[in-house]
Amino acid sequence: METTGFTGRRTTRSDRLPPGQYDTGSGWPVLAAEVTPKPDLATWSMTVDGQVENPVTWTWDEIHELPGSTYRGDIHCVTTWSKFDTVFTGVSVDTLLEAAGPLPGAAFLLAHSSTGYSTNMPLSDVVGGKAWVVWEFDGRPLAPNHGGPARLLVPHLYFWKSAKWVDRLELLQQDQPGFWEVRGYHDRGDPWQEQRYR
Ligand SMILES: Nc1nc2c(c(=O)[nH]1)N[C@H]1C(S)=C(S)[C@@H](COP(=O)(O)O)O[C@H]1N2
Ligand SMILES: [Mo]
Repeated sequence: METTGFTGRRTTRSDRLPPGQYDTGSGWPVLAAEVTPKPDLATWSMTVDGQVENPVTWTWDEIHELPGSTYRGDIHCVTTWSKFDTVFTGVSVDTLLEAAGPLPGAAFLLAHSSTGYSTNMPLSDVVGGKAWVVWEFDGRPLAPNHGGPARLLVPHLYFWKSAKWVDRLELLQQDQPGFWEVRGYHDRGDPWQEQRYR
């Protein structure tokens, strides 16, 4: 299945720029609180657990056997850069959640990175074709400094929600703030509402 970000496409480039953002063009700034970890596909894994019927862990090979999904569209960082027309490929978070079976009480997601980074969001922000775990950018393996082997992609929220080096999606009954959220970033982070800081 292929999912595109074109459905809500605005007519001009400036209409696609959320308030307070600028177009970074072909550039792509690198931002991280941690040192880039060395990729190791042999030990890489992705887990969905917490409030689920059946916690699941995929190896690198196993996750590639799932139906793939592509996002085409824009991304927006809270530090005010936006990047238009990105193409990321991986798997829809819907596919991962389906395999684990969220329990009725599951209402929030805490995404964890292998480095200790984390970020939280309502489960409603990652279901219905709005979020991905991605390992390709523009048809090439995602670079380690941009989160490779794989990162979360939640493009309708500020980019700090898109955890690089993601290895675990933990479903929770109650909201639990992540790395930047405990340091004053907004709990939800909608760029169109300029939800930058709390
Ligand atoms: N593990 C991890 N993921 C992270 C971050 C981080 O510091 N660590 N920073 C976030 C922020 S604030 C942004 S803007 C984007 C930056 O992604 P990029 O370096 O690919 O542009 O990653 C997000 N994901
Ligand atoms: Mo950011």
